[in-house]
Amino acid sequence: MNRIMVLTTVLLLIPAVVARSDEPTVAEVTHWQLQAVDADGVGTYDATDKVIITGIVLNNPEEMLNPTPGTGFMGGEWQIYIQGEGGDHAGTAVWLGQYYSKVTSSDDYTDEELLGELCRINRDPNTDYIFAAGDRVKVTGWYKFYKGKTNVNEKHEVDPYFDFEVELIKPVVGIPQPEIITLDQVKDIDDNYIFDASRLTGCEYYQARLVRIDDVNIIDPENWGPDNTVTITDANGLTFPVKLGIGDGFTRFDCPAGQIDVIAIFDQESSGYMVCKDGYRLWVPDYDGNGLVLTDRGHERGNLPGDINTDYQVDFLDFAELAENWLQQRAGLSGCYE
Ligand SMILES: [Ca+2]
Ligand SMILES: [Ca+2]
Ligand SMILES: [Ca+2]
Repeated sequence: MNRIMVLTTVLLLIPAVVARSDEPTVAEVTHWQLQAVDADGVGTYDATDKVIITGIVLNNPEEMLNPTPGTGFMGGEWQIYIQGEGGDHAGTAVWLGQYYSKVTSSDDYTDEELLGELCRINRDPNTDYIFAAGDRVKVTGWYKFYKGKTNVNEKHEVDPYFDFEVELIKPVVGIPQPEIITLDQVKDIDDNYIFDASRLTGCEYYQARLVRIDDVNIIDPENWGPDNTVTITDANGLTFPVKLGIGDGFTRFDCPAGQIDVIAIFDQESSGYMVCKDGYRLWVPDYDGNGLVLTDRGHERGNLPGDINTDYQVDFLDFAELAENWLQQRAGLSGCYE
């Protein structure tokens, strides 16, 4: 081999070596492992660059955050919660946004690029099945700690190197039975959040999981509306914030009055970045107007095609609603792969 050939060979080898050392480390972890926190409530998991998690999807993303390109501070956004199964008593949020430059030096997704990403992550790459709440999935991706939770996301980078993947393990296994809790399990007698870094009690134990709180009242119905927050209180006067999603039930139906039950995803978004022991809330993606339980049962009565407002009759009100929303499309679900 002459000197030029040797040099050429060496130069050709360099990119291969760089690519190999650049390969992110990845491991399958439980939600419990991924959500570990220190005494300040700050995430401590850092064993690998990427993680693989499995569990049940708790929400339809467009009922929680608006995926429409160009909306909101972060542009179009997408988020699902995945609850661990069996002994894996934890859960993880998976998030994607459009305007990463708002929080990092990364570029933003164009509207077109965002739609491509939403179409990709809404579907199982192997079957093209569109994910919904109640599916068992596997997520492979990078992660980043934010205000109390370690989220799987793209680390706020548009480079496809930071993509996460959602894959179907089993469709329609069903939404998990919510764990029934009382407010005194998550609030102390002075109505402060109970924070336990061991995560065996208090708010951390229920984070990113489906819970049910029975026999509470909404004390501020004037705050009812999509993306708003209302407050519930129990017979002992303990309170808890309930973040309402953007499901259309919060516009269609009145705030339920009197004593109700609430089924919600137990969430945290702490007030600080480095001490994350507050900011817990219950997140209800949608409401079906049943009057007794703040949830969307997902089993609509009536079976009348065209009854858009689900009042069991097809009339001008349905037509008016149809006209008002004529030609709307849901980003990431409509118009993919055309
Ligand atoms: Ca936390
Ligand atoms: Ca991406
Ligand atoms: Ca109707």
